[in-house]
Amino acid sequence: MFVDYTQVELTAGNGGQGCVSFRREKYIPKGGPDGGNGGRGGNIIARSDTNLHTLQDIRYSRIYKAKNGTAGSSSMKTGKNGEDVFIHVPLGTIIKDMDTGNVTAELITKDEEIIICKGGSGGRGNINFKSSTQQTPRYAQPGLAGESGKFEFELKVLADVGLVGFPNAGKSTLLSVLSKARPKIADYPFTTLEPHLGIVKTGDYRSFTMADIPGLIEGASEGKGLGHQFLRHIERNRILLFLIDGNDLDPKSTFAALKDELSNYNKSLLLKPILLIRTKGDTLNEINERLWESIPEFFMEISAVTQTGLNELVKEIDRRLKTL
Ligand SMILES: Nc1nc2c(ncn2[C@@H]2O[C@H](COP(=O)(O)OP(=O)(O)OP(=O)(O)O)[C@@H](O)[C@H]2O)c(=O)[nH]1
Ligand SMILES: [Mg+2]
Repeated sequence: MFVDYTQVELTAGNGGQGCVSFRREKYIPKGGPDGGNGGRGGNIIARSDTNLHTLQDIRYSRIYKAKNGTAGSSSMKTGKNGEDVFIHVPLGTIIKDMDTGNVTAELITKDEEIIICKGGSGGRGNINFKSSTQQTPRYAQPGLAGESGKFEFELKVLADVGLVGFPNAGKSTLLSVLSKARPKIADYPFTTLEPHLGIVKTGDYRSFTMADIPGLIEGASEGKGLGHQFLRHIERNRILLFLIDGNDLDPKSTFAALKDELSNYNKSLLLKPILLIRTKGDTLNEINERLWESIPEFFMEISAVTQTGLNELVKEIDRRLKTL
């Protein structure tokens, strides 16, 4: 299952209590203070993991709790720190504090670790409170409470290029011929139910990533069909490839409808570079070129089946990515 949103409750560990204690040795009946500090509470840490591609391991409204630090003890012994709890997340995960709405963390590089809730520090033992006027301090600090809160985890797939189109436009087919990704392909709408990522090699050891997302339909931004759940993934793409079936009788309206869907969701999506591609070139005999020429973003026709135009398309994407 592809999960790209979840809410969790996180509680870091409390610090351990500082200790009140006095040295007692054979010939020193009234020794000085020797109470140690409490240990630190465990942190809750998010860690990016390139083997993960969804948030499904972090179940909805799950509670994560780190252990408390233990109390300090006599002979100046510091308490044990509570163990840190690691939450493994895929690259592209954004973590928000639900009370404030603030972004707490965004994990976009490999093996990144960010403390989401800090464990409370341990209280100081009475050994720290000895002074010239107070030789026998009978107090120590309590440990501090660990941070806690409700957080939402949202995954926005990181890909250079996003494929945008209505169902059946040929998005998954294109990704499958350009990369090793194997999304399901079929002759019916909404074949693709979750985003797929592929790596497209451009030669010279260069490559870019391409994301295939489920098809949009008009009204996707208001929650129709499947597409709206996935519009968030487009936010992170650097270039958008719009795919329209060459058999479409009114590509101009189709293109406008796709753009509407995107801008209804987030206006700034249309500020990204857009390449409009006509798909399924091998099935077309007569095309009303005038319809296409009146769309300035129209770039070229391809056929995934006969592999026509693919090299040129990849080169153009590579060229544009270099300039961004
Ligand atoms: N003849 C021909 N058929 C194609 C081409 N590209 C895709 N198709 C066919 O079009 C149909 C839909 O292709 P998909 O790649 O599944 O379309 P999609 O855009 O991913 O569709 P959804 O996942 O439903 O949004 C399949 O039957 C493909 O075989 C092409 O270049 N030529
Ligand atoms: Mg598909």
